[in-house]
Amino acid sequence: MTSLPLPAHHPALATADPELAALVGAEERLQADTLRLIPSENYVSRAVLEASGTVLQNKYSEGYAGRRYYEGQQNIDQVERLAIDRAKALFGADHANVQPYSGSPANLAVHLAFAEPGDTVMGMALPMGGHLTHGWGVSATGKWFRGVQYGVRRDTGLIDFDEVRDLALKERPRIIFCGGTALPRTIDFAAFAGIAHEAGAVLVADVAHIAGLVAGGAHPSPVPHADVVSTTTHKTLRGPRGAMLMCREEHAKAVDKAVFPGLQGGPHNQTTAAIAVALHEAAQPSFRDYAHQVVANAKVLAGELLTRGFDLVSGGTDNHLILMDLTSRDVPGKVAAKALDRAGIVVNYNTVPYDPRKPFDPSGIRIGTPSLTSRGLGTEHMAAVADWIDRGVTAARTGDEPALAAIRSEVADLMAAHPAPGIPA
Ligand code: DSN
Repeated sequence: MTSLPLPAHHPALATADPELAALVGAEERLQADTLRLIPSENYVSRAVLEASGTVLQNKYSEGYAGRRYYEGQQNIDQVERLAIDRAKALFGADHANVQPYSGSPANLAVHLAFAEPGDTVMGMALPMGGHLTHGWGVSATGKWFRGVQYGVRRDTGLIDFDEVRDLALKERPRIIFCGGTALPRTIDFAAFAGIAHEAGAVLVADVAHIAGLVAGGAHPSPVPHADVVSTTTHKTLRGPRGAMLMCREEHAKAVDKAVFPGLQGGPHNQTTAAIAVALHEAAQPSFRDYAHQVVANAKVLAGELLTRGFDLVSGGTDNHLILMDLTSRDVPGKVAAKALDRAGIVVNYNTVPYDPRKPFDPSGIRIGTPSLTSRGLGTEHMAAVADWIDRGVTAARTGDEPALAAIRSEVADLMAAHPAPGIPA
């Protein structure tokens, strides 16, 4: 293990625990050398990394600024207020809670705030592109609440709002979730809001995937339409692993009470600080450029993949994400994902709507452009990316390991020319 290079920029760690330091160093090299296409991942800046590794880690601060259960909050209160103010300003929200540990606790807090155990909640089915925590059966939200689920149309891959409306009016859920993890198209928040209003439900827009696009003006904002906006902070938003809940003023108390003391204990102050830094970065003009470039890259990449005969769910993308159905290429998603990994291209295997295969061995792969955009790749590089995916998927089917090794070397060359933010060379 210690034969791996130690990261020189973590000298204390390298001295105290060389075994662990070597693993961190190896992960840095892996993230630097590979083409990372998982749409929920990104590269945070060095500033975000530094903020998340500070002595704020040492402090307990149950409660909220000015109302804590521990003393010594002179600085922590200001850190949390800064993060809240920046979130409100960036998204135009009345209220923000920056304490949820991540997306799943944030969504569980939403259930706690607006529903009682056994109540009906409605969300998009997980295999259709939704999220576990929108009432899917294996999650606590589906075990403790009665989850009812909508999907997408088989012929278009798009949400059928007649179906959503019929289901909402029949089931009268307390909460309707929109958003998910494998949705390549723009979310029509106004349409969801109309249905939620008619059904008497609270509308929660889970924008975890697209928060950075919303902040950068590359996707419409849910804020004017949704009662609550739930988001992680580490995907397109390019912050630390964490989450936020934003809401209208009338729901502020319920949301805060659900996060603490309802669900969580002390907030992770080092994460709150890093969220504040990421929100500051997201308010800069360059972030708008990044957000629009993420979408431009994804659209061009989708076009290049279509040209090469790939089937894309919904026929393309409006955002950062592309869902590829590999059925016609005669390669299971998992086999393709593992082969691409050997070729230095990191994707995840994923179900496609109406997938006849199992979630652990599905028909598709899910890719996205946030990470490569953060490294400065542009539309001019997307033909090469599509070509590597095409060759990689073919090699996966034929078991052509030399072809995968050749792709890996080409990928490494391009990555070397585009250093990864936050990772010293
Ligand atoms: N795990 C996240 C994703 O990859 O989309 C969702 O929580």
